[in-house]
Amino acid sequence: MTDAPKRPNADANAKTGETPEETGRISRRGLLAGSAGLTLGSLALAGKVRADHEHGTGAAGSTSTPGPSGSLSQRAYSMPERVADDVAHDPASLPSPLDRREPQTVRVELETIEKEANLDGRATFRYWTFNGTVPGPFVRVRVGDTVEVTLRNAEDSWMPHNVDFHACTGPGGGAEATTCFPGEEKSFRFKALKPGLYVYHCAVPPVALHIANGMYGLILVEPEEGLPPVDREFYVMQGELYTHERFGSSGLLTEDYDKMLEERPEYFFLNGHVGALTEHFPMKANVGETVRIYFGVGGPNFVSSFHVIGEIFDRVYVNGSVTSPPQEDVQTVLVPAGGATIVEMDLEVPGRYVLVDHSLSRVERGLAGWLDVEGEENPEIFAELE
Ligand SMILES: [Cu+2]
Repeated sequence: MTDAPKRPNADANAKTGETPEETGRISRRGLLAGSAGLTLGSLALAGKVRADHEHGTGAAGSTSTPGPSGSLSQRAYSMPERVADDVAHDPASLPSPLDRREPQTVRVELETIEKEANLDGRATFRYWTFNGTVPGPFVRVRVGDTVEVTLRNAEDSWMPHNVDFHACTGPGGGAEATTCFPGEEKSFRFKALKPGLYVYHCAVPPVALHIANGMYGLILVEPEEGLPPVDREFYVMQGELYTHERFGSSGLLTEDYDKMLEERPEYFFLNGHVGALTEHFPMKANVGETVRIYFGVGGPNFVSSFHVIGEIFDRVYVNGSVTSPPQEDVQTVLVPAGGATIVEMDLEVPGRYVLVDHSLSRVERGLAGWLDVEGEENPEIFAELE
């Protein structure tokens, strides 16, 4: 793993999570029209979707029945103006593979931050986050490491928070040890006994609400020899959100506890909000490269039938287990709520590949991501015929 290629955007670390550029870049960008409409359509259709949208007249939230020229999803992605802070996590922002062969003590600093941020192009939501992003920072340790976790709950929080690491063996995964009221700070440590990709999340009751509002992330416990080198790694998590207002509404939306109990979310998305992995942070790679996606489901309730349109997973570390041999040649992988998987794709053909949950109604509620692959056409593998 010492010769693992350096990834251009692999600049975050587990302690701070984000880069200054991330916030600056995203703040200058608004969601454009027709994200979900574009994702599944052909490129030729894209212009039409946008044009239809821009001439659309329907008010968001007024109906849940998409019309022929102005579907709810198009309307929901319509407003280009940025109206608040942003929680989207850049999928290319994660720590590089570890190059050490000895265990050590790793400090992980988490701050729980509640903030109003973009939910899509026209609505905002008061998210609860780890370190200001959804998902929280990607934590990367090695098997045998001692992980010292410090959790601080920001002064201006309204709620208590904590963290439960699924990679931890011990009561609550650390939840009781880290429960902090606003302004408090607590620490615990655990030994990373088992390699694999694990979810962490807030576990303050009602746990489902804390997770839905954004409090989840992934921790990778690398095996002793690390994972095989790849050209690029990405960090993607799926979540759903329960708002009182219907999908596509405008303004500051409010959480809906009853809908959460009934498991009737209004929104599904990747990395924090609608459009986060399409307009804001499309993943980029080149023909000839191998990419790896660390994919987790925060949920809290819905499993994901994770699929990349136009690609086949060459290798899948099922359930995030890196001590079992990966499955090969898989179309769709089922990822449980509170679970994770690692997929790898060798890229042979240029174009736009769309990450989805193949429960495809969720695309219409905001869930999609783009993997844009550049390079030489490869007509032996794929070609349009006259
Ligand atoms: Cu919480």
